[in-house]
Amino acid sequence: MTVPRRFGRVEEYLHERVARGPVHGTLIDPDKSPGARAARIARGAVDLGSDVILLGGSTGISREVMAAAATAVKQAVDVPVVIFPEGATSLTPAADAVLFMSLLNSRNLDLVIRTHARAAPAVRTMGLEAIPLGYLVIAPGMRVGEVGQVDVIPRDDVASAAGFALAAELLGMRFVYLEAGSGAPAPVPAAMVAAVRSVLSVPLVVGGGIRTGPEARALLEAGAQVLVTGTITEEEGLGSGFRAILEEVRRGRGR
Ligand code: 1GP
Repeated sequence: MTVPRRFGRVEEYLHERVARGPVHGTLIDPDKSPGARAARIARGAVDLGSDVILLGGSTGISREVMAAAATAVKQAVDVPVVIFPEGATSLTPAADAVLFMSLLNSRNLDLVIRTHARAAPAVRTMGLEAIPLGYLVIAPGMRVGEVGQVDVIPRDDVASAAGFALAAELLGMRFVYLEAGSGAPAPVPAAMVAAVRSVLSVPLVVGGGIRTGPEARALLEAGAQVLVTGTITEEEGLGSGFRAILEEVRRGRGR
């Protein structure tokens, strides 16, 4: 009898990396950075120690644009290329995996489960690895808070965040993502990260508003295991802010 693999290839890779220390994901919006530009950002980010390239944005990205970016990025780097979806229309087998994420504090059931039910057959047909993830939007939430019709969790309501996160884990989700919103003026508070971390055994992903080395360090010290940044490379490229964040990630790995 063949024992099935516990996780898909990309998820296995992420768990292995998390076990070794902090992980960094570079989020690239293929609408702002199509094809070759996405590939250039990805190559530079991976050279600095980023572990995974996420492709997505909060406004409709067509399957063609997503496929072109995924293909270009895959040619440029040898880390996984994962779709960070905002709907089913941007799914493409050109990527390695998709964050199969439920927006747990949305008022819109489409974003909690209905869109997933509609997209699941296509995900299976495409052979796209689905990584189950509970996604929680924390104030201010920015655009994803609005378009996601989210009851944002207040920044001081750590008990609520911990409750949602633990519920996600108990429901079988294998990652939890605390999101302050892309371009947020400040990241998720470290105290909230620490409170969520203390109840979780699955990896904790934190993103939104991370722009400096000290911010990255505070989140990692609080227990974040995966940091995701997007805006900083869209706005400043691979400049000093991004380098400082990656330096903190590498420091956490002990190299
Ligand atoms: C957004 O968490 C990510 O979903 C990244 O946020 O663009 O603020 O880095 P930023």
